[in-house]
Amino acid sequence: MTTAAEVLARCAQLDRFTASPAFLERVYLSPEHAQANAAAEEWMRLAGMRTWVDAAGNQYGRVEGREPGLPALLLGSHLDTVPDAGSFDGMLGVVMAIAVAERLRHRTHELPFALEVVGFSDEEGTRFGKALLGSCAASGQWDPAWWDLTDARGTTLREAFTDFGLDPERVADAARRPEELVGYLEAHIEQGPYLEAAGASLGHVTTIAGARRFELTVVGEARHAGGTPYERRKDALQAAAAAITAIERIGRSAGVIATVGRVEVQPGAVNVIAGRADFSLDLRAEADADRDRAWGLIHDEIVTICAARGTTFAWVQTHEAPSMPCAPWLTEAVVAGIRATGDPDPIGLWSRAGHDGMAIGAVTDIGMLFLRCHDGISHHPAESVRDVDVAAGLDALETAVLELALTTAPGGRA
Ligand code: HGY
Ligand code: MN
Ligand code: MN
Repeated sequence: MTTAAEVLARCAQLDRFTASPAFLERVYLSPEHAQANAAAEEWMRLAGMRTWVDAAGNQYGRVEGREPGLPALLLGSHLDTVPDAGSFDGMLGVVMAIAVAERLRHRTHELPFALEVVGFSDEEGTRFGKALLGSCAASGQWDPAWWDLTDARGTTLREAFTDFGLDPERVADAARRPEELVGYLEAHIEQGPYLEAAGASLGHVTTIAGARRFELTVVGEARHAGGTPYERRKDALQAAAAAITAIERIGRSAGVIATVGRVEVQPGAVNVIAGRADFSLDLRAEADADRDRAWGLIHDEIVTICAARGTTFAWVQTHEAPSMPCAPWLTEAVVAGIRATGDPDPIGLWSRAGHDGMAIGAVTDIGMLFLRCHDGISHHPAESVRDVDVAAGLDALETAVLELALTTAPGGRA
């Protein structure tokens, strides 16, 4: 039976597949992505699964249920990472899903559904700016406009596809039809402090927060830092700084989560007033209406700041994903799984982090199991999860699958 220790060891093995030995980074359609797919495929095959990589680079494994060709209960998460990542955001969910398939390999012939595991290929969206590319392909939501997205080196998504050995003209082949799937279950670290604060090992997710991402640009006039009086300045960095402070103030008061993670200033010289500032905005909330209202307030405040400073303001939305509720029938199975680990009153919480369920939820119902992570740290190498929580998570996920087997008619929902 695959143990928590083996799961954690496999996550550590995946750390080897990185763009830099100095820190973990594995982006979409990179050589490291192919290596991580190959490692996951090997573990899927050891679990008795048939394996394939789909037309968008997602890694799949499948084992049949009580008869061949049944719709599948899909377990999984993502194998890509942010720069300087931790070892568990995404990878833990994929490795746990394979471990549960391994645990059930002598019982899958009893299941009223096939069991599939997926390692989605681009949940973070850090290479091309648009997140959920792998799960958008899997849910038939690929937008041809994305082909011209470029990475930091100017490589287009289309070029990266062909370099990876994929055919851009076949990306639609990755789309799963609703009738092929029973539902999607993902185990993931919470990436927040709430389970740890409650002393809980596991929790179930009620809703995944909707997200919008923007590139904001303020343009002023680059001028001599010494000779230009304050009253004649159009300082792009000062305007951006006022905007960034306003973004957090508005986010806090509106009860939404607003983050500026990147700022780039031109020309970026110590003795030159900034002529241009480009900065990111990540905006998310439990309810899309709250998020969108906050964007309106932020936009108007930046317009006012720029008018007062004589700078111009431009913005582009680079990503939008609506909030995605977890289906009650899948959540009931997750709750039953958590209860089976000895927690009589499982905690439900909304996910502040985004997940592939936001995309795959377009073609099948979703459910999520959260595991406590230390101090809520994530998107950072100090990200950590305890083996006792992984052990509980494995038991809960396995129980949830068996619960669903009891309540699901062959070929679909009960
Ligand atoms: O940004 C997120 O919330 C996710 O980790 N991609
Ligand atoms: Mn992440
Ligand atoms: Mn993640």
